[in-house]
Amino acid sequence: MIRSAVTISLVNEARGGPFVYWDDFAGSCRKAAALGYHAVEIFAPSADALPMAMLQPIFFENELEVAAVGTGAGWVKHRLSLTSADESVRRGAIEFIQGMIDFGGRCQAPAIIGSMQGRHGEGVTPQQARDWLRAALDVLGEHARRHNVPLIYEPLNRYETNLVNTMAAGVELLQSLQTDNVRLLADLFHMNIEETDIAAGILAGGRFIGHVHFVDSNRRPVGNGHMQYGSIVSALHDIGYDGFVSAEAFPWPNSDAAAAQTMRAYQYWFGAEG
Ligand code: LER
Ligand code: MN
Repeated sequence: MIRSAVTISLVNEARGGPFVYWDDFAGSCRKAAALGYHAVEIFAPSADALPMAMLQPIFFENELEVAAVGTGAGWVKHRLSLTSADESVRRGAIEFIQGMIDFGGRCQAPAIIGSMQGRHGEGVTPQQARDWLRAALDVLGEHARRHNVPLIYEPLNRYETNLVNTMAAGVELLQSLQTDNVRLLADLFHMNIEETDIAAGILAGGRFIGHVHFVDSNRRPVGNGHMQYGSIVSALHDIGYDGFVSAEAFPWPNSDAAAAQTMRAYQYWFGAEG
């Protein structure tokens, strides 16, 4: 069954970014549960920002799971990157992500590598960046395995990375790794920019797809842009996808309306199977 999730950001430096709920973690979880979400996706400033003793009662009371945890705070707060020319920055990026994998692992949730992948340029060749990225994914994928969760790698659009922009390129990267514990994140916003055909991109990702960011063409909640969901939903069924579709969208026109709109869209597209 494809399940629903909604993002909560606690990262001040990411303000203006595509996260539905902000700041109030317990209140956001209560609202998500009241709308019928199965899970939350957490964008936290650090691995120790949300102690488990505080989280567990919130998840228990609201019958919520954690769909995934983001690692992008390592970039927006500390300018860490897995492909920086500076070795200490690369090492810091790996340590930051390991901490987030451990945090997510305690909630049985995978960590996502998005903006932490960085880019080539400024003295780093495409080949060098790719080698550093592959080495990092091998280490981090195996680190995630200790928690029995995969590591999620997200191809981004060309304005955010020049490393991997499509599902097909993501599959090629994953097939070049030693670890088999990394999955792709199909973010419909990035795919709308980069794929020739979004449904075909999902088919190309196939069994490698482990998480979906469920959002419209303009990064507003599903239903507020020009994305055609029929073929996308069919493609997700065709590949046997049974993970989360997670609302990583702008809080447009506000958080509550964005969460409610995404839930209506989730029920329309996926509800009958639940
Ligand atoms: C994160 O999931 C994402 O989609 C990126 O655009 C953040 O930089
Ligand atoms: Mn995303």
